[in-house]
Amino acid sequence: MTVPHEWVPPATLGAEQHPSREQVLAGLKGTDEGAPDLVQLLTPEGERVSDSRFDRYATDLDVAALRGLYRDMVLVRRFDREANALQRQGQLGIWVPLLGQEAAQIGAGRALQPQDMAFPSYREHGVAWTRGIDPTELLGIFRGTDQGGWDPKATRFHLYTIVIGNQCLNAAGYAMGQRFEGRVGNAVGDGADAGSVNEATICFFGDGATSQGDVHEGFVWAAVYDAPVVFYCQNNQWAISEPTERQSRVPLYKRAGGYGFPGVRVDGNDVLACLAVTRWALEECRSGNGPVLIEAFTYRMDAHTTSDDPSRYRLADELELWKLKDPIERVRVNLVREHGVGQEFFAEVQAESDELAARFREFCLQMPPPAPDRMFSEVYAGGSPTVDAQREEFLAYHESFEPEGSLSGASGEGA
Ligand SMILES: Cc1ncc(C[n+]2csc(CCOP(=O)(O)OP(=O)(O)O)c2C)c(N)n1
Ligand SMILES: [Mg+2]
Repeated sequence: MTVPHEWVPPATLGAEQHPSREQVLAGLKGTDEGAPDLVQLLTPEGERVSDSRFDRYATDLDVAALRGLYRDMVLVRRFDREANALQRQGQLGIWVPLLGQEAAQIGAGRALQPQDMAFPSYREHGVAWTRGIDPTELLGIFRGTDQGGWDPKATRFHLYTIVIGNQCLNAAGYAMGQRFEGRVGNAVGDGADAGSVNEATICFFGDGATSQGDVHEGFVWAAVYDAPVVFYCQNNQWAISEPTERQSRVPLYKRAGGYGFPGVRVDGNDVLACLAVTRWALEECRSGNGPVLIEAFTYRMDAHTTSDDPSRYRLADELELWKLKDPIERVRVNLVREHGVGQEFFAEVQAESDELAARFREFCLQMPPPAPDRMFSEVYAGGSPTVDAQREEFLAYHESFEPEGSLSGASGEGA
């Protein structure tokens, strides 16, 4: 058999183009303290360090602001743990823990202005908190009583998106709209402060989502339309049981270069750095320089959801290592060592978190089950003959049962 064209092997590529497995892994996880590509303002030991590029986005973060960020993180962790426990007790169908990602979410959320729009995935309970959504409003989806209990327009926080990466398309489209309608980069001339008037969008997604076509398409559209959207990837290093090295050969923040917009990697367990970098990114978007990609490098400290068992696919020593980088602990240490904050403050926050947990729990336990036909009522805004017929059939089926208790005289006896 003849070979039509002689195959010529490509010229040997340099190590940059053909990295070894070790080099790929080092790049994906090159986040040890002091790594050149990791933005950090607070070390795991609680020491405030300087970053020549991003310090100016944190100059107003005094001790009062730091206390606020600490309080935010403690409270969201507390209701996250309470929800996890409620699922274990059968009160929620499922819960998606945020444990370990408090700094990544509170930092980004507190960088937003009221007029900005946020598109979450399903783990963004901390961002919801910063948009003024009461934690009890998150419970409906996880108890199966509604599809999201908050008003996305009023809160500027879209409903949770379970379809991985889909919100990147929604966010790119929304940000394109902001641009078409002139709500970006045009309000400075008349004396208005661009930061308080111009709009930006932020989109939250995970490391695993970056393998989805929707994310790629969102990046392409946002890039070519200079859409004011911050793509905020919380790289918690796992997509259920798939580690990042099974998803990428390059660090995720570097992917932005291929689309023609900047990408920055920030220590996702450092709330100050996440806040400063997100402020910068939003400012870029507001002034017409979007989009921007942020990779917040963090770690999923708990299971993917309450239906998952991470001991099946990852080693406990990884978890132990990340406990030392805890996002809340480093702020506590900084408050004590560098600002002399006393025990009283921490006791107050603890008491407040206990109250929140109790209120959250009480609310969950008294949530009434929805009417059986609830699942049909919000499919179409204006109804649909097919869905209406299905609803009637379903209700008739329900009504065919005897009322509870009347079927068996033995009910409650013996067994
Ligand atoms: C389009 C689609 N494919 C698959 C799934 C199933 N799924 C749910 S979560 C998940 C992993 C997502 O990982 P990542 O993007 O890293 O986010 P994380 O859960 O770690 O926050 C997958 C594959 C889904 N929900 N949607
Ligand atoms: Mg992940």
